[in-house]
Amino acid sequence: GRCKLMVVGQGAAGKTSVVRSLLGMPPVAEHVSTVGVDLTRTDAESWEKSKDFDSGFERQACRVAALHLAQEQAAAASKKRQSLPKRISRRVSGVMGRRRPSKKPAAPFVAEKQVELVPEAEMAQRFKYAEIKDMAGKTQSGQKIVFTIWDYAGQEVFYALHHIFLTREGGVFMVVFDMQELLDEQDQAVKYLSFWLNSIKLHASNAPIILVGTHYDQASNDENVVEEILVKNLSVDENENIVPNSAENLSFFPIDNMSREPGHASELRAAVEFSASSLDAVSQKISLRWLKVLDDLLKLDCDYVPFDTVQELATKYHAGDQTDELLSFFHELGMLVHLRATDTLHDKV
Ligand SMILES: Nc1nc2c(ncn2[C@@H]2O[C@H](COP(=O)(O)OP(=O)(O)OP(=O)(O)O)[C@@H](O)[C@H]2O)c(=O)[nH]1
Ligand SMILES: [Mg+2]
Repeated sequence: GRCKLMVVGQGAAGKTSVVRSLLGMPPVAEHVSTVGVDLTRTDAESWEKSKDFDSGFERQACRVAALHLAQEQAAAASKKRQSLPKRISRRVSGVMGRRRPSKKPAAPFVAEKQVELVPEAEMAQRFKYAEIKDMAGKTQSGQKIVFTIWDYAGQEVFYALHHIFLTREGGVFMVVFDMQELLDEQDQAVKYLSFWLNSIKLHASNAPIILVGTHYDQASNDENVVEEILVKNLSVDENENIVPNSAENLSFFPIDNMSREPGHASELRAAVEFSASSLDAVSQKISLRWLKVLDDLLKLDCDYVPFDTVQELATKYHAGDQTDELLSFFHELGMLVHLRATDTLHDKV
């Protein structure tokens, strides 16, 4: 599963420091204002900053491919298989030929597409269907959720950045405030929090929200006063999207970002993981439907089927509005071929 973690809040509230705490990085005492947004990739298993900002799928794909490669080499298969590029190009020209029986040669187009298809085809060769299924189960089960952390600048720029909320990937919001600031400048701090909570409600009404109170080192005895302010002014206790801190019976997670204790962010990490996996359950349902469609398609045992057949199957599994999406997903995996350069191609799967 993949998840966006959006970190927002007032300037200098400690957003970047919270991200550092989550990632187990040492605290930074001086304030370096974030410009625009900082992106970091991590996962719920290691909570380490990924060095290579690649897509989670690519990493999985490479791993599975490497395993297969090793297996194949060990087996030292003597049977020479027909090369996939050839098979694919034949399949493409078959599709073209059937649809356009004229002598009009499809050769230049096929050649062009063939080049594009080779890496995917090679990948398909390495993948086994069961493994894809297994892989989907693993990544979607919450065992390993990959996060892209969006650490935003705290300044007014945000007012123009509402589109950040509109995310098709599941997103979890972290609304960060400075506990000490909330106590000292209550009106101002409440105004900021209210702005963020309302914006999230408006644009991502179902997204989980984790409230984080920084500077716990300076306000270590005041968590109940802070809680009272939040309840009284923002009705946080009635907001179903706010992830409760059940262990401490609070609506927010206090944190001391200056702490060098290794486990000081563990409760916050658990809250992020928990909210991400609840989102993940939703995406899992979707992908199971897609797998059903693929199952049925493969059972048909045809070289190709018209697009409408896939559409019917998708509708049967209540994914009729996702037909194009699921086709391009499985095409990318190399499970089937679906080109969409022309209407004719689009009609054949
Ligand atoms: N004592 C203490 N200082 C903190 C804590 N969290 C953050 N700070 C300090 O507060 C200042 C601002 O922290 P940042 O994490 O950079 O704040 P930010 O919200 O990312 O700021 P912008 O990117 O400018 O919006 C820095 O000097 C941090 O060292 C905390 O829990 N305790
Ligand atoms: Mg910052």
